[in-house]
Amino acid sequence: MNDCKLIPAPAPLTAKDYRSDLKPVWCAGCGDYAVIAAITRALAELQLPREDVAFVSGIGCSSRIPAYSAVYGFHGVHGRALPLATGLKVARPDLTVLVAGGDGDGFSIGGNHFLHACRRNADVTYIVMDNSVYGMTKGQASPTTAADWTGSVLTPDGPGVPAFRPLEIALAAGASFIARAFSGDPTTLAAQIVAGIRHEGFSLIHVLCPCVTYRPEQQKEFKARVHAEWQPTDDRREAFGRLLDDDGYATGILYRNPRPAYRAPQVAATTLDAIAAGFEVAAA
Ligand SMILES: Cc1ncc(C[n+]2csc(CCOP(=O)(O)OP(=O)(O)O)c2C)c(N)n1
Ligand code: SF4
Repeated sequence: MNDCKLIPAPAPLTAKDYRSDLKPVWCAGCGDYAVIAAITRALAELQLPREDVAFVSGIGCSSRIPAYSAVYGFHGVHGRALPLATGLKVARPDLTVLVAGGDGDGFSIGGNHFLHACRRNADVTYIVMDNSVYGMTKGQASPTTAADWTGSVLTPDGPGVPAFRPLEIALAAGASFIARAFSGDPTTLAAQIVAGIRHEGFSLIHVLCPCVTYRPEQQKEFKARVHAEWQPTDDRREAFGRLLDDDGYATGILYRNPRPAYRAPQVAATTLDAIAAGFEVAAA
């Protein structure tokens, strides 16, 4: 008699399966809650095995996201998430590499890395939670704060300089996938994350994401002003034109272009031996 039993197929992973059991320490109402919900929905839609996903971040409230996800995580140094993620992707091209952080982390201290990540076009998906403020360090102006925002005692007359425009910079620097979403619309955000992960190359997903504590006006402002605008184009000139008209609240996939993603250079297998032999000669 054949007594072998059929092994049932494993149940599909749900969004909950991608959440760790740590309880977020974010303020009640912070937009970051909706972003982690969208990320886990996207991972469930793609059915990515948890051990094949790595989540890298810098420092900030938003950068806590890897701790709340049940995939591999690396909570890195302020502003250094992108080089870390690029190195990881180059060394382990089999992994899906996600990066998360805030506007301060990504565009201020990490600004130089942002430029070069766009230019290099390694296959990582970068989700920036932009609340135009340094949330974790109690409400200082960030690169994306409007020149006339007077909400911080450190800049009582406003920062006085025009806000950084991440999408224009990303397009100019060579990013091959650029999108903007609003945390208040997690369905669209999850769809953009799925598209970003599927895109082979550097994907920027710029999320308008309110800080209810230091920018309490943002929730209403975003709800009133966000408008679905863009369908993806692969025409860079067209994308630049759209950005010249952008009021900062347009959402959608702005630009998607299949430019080859950065891969590790192929190093000849004998190189290390040759180096070692060189040392031996030098020491003799
Ligand atoms: C090298 C270094 N400089 C400064 C800090 C202090 N610091 C921690 S988080 C942060 C800004 C966080 O703002 P943002 O990246 O916009 O994230 P949010 O907290 O708003 O999500 C700063 C300046 C630090 N941790 N390390
Ligand atoms: S300070 Fe702002 S960004 Fe940080 S958890 Fe609170 S609401 Fe969110």
